[in-house]
Amino acid sequence: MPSPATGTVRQLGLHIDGHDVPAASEATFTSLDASTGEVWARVPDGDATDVDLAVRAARRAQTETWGAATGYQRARVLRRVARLIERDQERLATLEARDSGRLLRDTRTQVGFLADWFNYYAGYADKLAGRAMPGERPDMLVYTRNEPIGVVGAIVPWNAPLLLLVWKLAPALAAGCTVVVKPSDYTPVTALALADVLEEAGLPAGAYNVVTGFGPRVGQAMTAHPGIDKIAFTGSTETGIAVGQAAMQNLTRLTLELGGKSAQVVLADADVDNAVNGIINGIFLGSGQTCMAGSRLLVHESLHDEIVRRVAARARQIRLGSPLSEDTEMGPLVNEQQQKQVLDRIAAARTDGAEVVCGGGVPDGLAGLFVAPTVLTGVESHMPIAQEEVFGPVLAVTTFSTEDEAVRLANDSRFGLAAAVWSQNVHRALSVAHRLRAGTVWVNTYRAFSPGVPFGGFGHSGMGRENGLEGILAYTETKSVWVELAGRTKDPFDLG
Ligand code: TXE
Repeated sequence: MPSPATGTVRQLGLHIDGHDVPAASEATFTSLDASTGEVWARVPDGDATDVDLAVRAARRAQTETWGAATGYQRARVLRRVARLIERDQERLATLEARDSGRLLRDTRTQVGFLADWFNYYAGYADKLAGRAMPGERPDMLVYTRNEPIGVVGAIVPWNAPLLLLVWKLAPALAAGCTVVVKPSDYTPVTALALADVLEEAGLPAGAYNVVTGFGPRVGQAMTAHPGIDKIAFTGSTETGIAVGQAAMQNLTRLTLELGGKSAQVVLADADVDNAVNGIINGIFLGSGQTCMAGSRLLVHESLHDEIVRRVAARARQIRLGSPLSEDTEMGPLVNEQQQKQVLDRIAAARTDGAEVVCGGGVPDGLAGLFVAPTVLTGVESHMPIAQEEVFGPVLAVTTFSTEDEAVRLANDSRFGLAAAVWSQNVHRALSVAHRLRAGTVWVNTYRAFSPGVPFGGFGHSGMGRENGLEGILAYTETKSVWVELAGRTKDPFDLG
């Protein structure tokens, strides 16, 4: 929770068991305002001791308060959370924009979504009913219960900090779990700010805890902690694999939402106006720093020149600027390391033979960590620019001549998070959509998502699904209960 600002730098505490506390070691680190590069918050640099305190608090709340509440009681609190988020939308959106560098207008929309997620999962809290089984044995009543998995460790990245946290938090709380959160060290502020809202809504102390700090200390302490029953992780594929390996030591349950290299497949009969806007939205929104970025454009050879010309023309006009300005369409990248990584990948693609149609470097006349919206043509599927997640505003364009070739190219990836098909022929569009190996396929649109629709990846894009019914079941264990009804005493060696 942000305590009153000291000068312009906010001094924040960890949030454990309803209190804002310093790290046990008293160490701190700073968070930068993404648009000015200035230090704007100082937060505790937590370690395994803090994680342990948070897990113990979460366990108490899980067994004694939140986990013991009925689904109806939990639903009421979650609906109040949604209302308070709506009340605090501007405050939370501004904190998120400053900490992450995302556009204020994006973060406003995203904070609006948070309320939708809490309302949606409030609806499940009192309806997680299990089911009764009709059996061959009339003398037995059999039913299942969806019991809370227990204490959840949520590890989240910097690119959409609150939204990706709430994709975990809302279903976990609805299911009766309690949560320990580790936000990214680049964006630690808003997970702490949310604690106020949750507790004002009536969430008991210990149900929501936040330990700020770095991956190798706080993150690893969480994945290795035997008191955490489930890790819900969003981040890079490489870290996700390390998280998974560590979690397996305790058979800790796991969902992983990882990277992507999503293909936008433009068939020869696509509506070009619609496709161009969808391609722009897919790759340049959020400066390309979204897991679902449509970073590969696979376009039919007959439309290649027209689509590339129009995408590049619009890309050159994208208004770059401060995330806090209402006019800005694309903001800076999150940090210097990210900017360097994106520029290095563009340089490597050029060496490999890709051609820069627009962008390709740092734009002139702007202070801040920008990369110009970039379109690269002549990309072949084997090149790293077509295979590796760039996480920046870089579109890699490849042509195809047949639908089979389009499907083969789209599926030629270790990732499988999302894809889009652009075609005015519904039969063709759906036939291609069904052949794509991706957890989400959009037809004639991009980036649609909702609390009710499962989201997650095939292959190296992850494991399990967030959102929808799948999203809440992932925070439960299924228990089957057999009740003998006949009241007879059975022969111990009779299996029937
Ligand atoms: O991600 P990490 P980082 C990609 C993107 C970016 C790169 C690195 O390309 O440039 O990953 O970003 C915590 N055990 N994506 O370093 O490492 C970490 O502190 C447990 C794509 O931010 O995946 C943070 O809270 N936790 C991706 C979270 O894991 C650990 C979104 C994610 O960090 C840990 C983010 C460990 N050993 C980055 N090490 C997407 N596709 O959405 C780190 N963490």
